[in-house]
Amino acid sequence: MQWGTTGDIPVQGDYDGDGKTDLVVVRPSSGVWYMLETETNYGYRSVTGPALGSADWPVPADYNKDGRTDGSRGQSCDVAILLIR
Ligand SMILES: [Ca+2]
Ligand SMILES: [Ca+2]
Repeated sequence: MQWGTTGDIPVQGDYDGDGKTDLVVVRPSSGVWYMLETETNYGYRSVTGPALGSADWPVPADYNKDGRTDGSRGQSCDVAILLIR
């Protein structure tokens, strides 16, 4: 399954913490993360973080070890720490 548009970066991970990989893409120009989460049977959600510059790349990981991939739950600060500079 694939979604998003040209230029979107796939950033798959388990954002809702249910053990299944969620479908997530980030649109660098707007900083919006488009998320389809398994916990809600691929319910749609979007989270707006900081826009990504040309040198930025999202690296999804569980940074705070709570079992959920960060960049989720509307925590824009979590999105921010995903950016590599
Ligand atoms: Ca999940
Ligand atoms: Ca986490």
